[in-house]
Amino acid sequence: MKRMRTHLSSRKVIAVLTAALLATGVAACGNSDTGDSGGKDDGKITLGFSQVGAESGWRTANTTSIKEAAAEAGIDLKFDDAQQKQENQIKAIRNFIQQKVDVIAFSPVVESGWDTVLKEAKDAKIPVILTDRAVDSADKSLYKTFLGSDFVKEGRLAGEWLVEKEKAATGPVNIVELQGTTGSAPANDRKKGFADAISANPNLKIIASQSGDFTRAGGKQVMEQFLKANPKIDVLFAHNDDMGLGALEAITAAGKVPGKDITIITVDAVKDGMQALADGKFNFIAECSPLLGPQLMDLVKKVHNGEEVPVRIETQETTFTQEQAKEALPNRKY
Ligand code: GYE
Repeated sequence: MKRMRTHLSSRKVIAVLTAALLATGVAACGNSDTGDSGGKDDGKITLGFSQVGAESGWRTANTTSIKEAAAEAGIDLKFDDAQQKQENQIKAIRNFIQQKVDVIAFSPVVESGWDTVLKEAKDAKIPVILTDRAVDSADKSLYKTFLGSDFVKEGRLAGEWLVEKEKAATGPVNIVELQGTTGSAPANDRKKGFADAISANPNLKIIASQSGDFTRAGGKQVMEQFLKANPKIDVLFAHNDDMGLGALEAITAAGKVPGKDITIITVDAVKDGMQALADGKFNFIAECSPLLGPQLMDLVKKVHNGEEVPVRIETQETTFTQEQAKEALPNRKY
C-alpha cells in the first residue's frame, strides 16, 4: 500500500512537472502557439518582432503600440527585447527564422552589420520589415519596407528653431549635444540635420558632443561632465527627451536654471518631455511618433499576402514650443 501511494504521488509530481514545463515552453515562445509551426495551425499570421530595448519613454510607448495593435489585428506576436544589444537582436532574428514565423519586423539598434542575418531571413523566404530605425545595407532586397520617422528632418527642425531664436546674437552661442546610441540611425541623422541647420549662423557652435545612449542616466552623467568642462554653455541639444530630462538634474545641481540659463531642445515629445516644456524647463521639442503599431500590422498583413508595399513609409510629425505644449498636453496619449 505504502509503495502504491508513493508511486501515485510521484505520478502526480510528474504530471505537475510536465504541465509546468509545457507552460514554460509556451511562455518562452512568447505567445499562444507551440513555437515550431510558426502558428500556422491556428490560421493566424505569426510576427516575430525584435525590439531595441526599454531605454526611453518613446520606446515604452512604441512597445505598447505594437503589442496592442497586434492583438487588435489578430496577429500572433513573438516579442523579444534586445536590451540595446545588436548581438541579442541577431540571436532573436535567428530564432524567429528557426521557428518559421511568417514575417519578421525589427527596430535595428545600430545601422550597420545586418547583411548576414537578413540574407538568412531572405533565404528562408521570410519577409522583413524595418520599423522605426533604418539599416545601411546596400542590398535593398533584404527587406520589404521601412516604416519610421525622418530623423534628419527632426534634427533640422530643432536647428532651424535655434537659428531663428538666436538670429540677433552678436557673439558665440555655445551648444552642447547629447547624442543617442552610437551608430544608431536617429543619432547619426539627428546630428546631421541639426549641424546642417545651424551652419546658417556661424555664431552657433557645438563645443561638446557625446553619447548619452538615449537614457536619463546617460543624459545626466554626460551633462555633468559637460558642465564641469565648460564654464559657458548656452544651449543643450539632446537627441531625445529622456536624456534632456536626465540633464535637467545635472543643470539644476550646478546651480543653473534650465530653460533660462541654458536653452534646451530635444526630440520625441513624450509626456514627461512635454511636461518639462510646458513647465518652461525645455524650450523646444521636435516630435517623433512612437505609435507605429497599427501601420506595422497593416504592412505585416500585406507583405504576408504578397502585396506590393512602398519601400519607405514616413511617419507624420510636428514640433512644439512651450505654449503649444501647454495646449497639447491634456490630450497627449504617450
Ligand atoms: O527618439 C529615442 C529612443 O529610435 C526614434 O529611440 C527612436 C529613438 C527615440 O530611444 O527616445
